[in-house]
Amino acid sequence: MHRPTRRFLPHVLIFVFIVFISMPWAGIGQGQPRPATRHGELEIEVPWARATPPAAKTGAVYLTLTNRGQAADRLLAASSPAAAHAELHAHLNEGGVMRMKAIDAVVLPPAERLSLRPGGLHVMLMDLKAPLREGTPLRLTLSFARAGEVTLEVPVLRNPPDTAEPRH
Ligand SMILES: [Cu+2]
Repeated sequence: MHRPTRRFLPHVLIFVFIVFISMPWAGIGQGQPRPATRHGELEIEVPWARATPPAAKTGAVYLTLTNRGQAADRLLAASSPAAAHAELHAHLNEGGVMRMKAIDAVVLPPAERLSLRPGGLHVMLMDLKAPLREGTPLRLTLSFARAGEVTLEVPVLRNPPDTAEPRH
């Protein structure tokens, strides 16, 4: 692992170049990006849940939120008929160990985009009634302090969608 940076750099540049040239094509092909859901001043994009193993009792939902309003909003809660209850979770580094922790709210400052994504913020589905199966969407209701409630159909996928990382 002690390669000189000089030898490593060209690989990085090639990688950056490949990422760059593939950008306009992201989202084309499998897993068509669905239009964002507009709810009041909020835009909700690319919701997805990860398929779970058969015995799993918990699942995670990810999505991207953009606040197009003038005032901050807060995601306060989530619920789904697929689970006994849902929590808002963050991943925190505690002494070098990543742990999930329930949080009270996700703050959405005006004119900002925030992604709930693997390894970061997520909606945790607790006590799943059945495993989350690829291809069987689940229903998720999100409650916001200002925007109120919105219910989404969330695709269940095995891997993160191409469009999970907004490139704007
Ligand atoms: Cu969690």
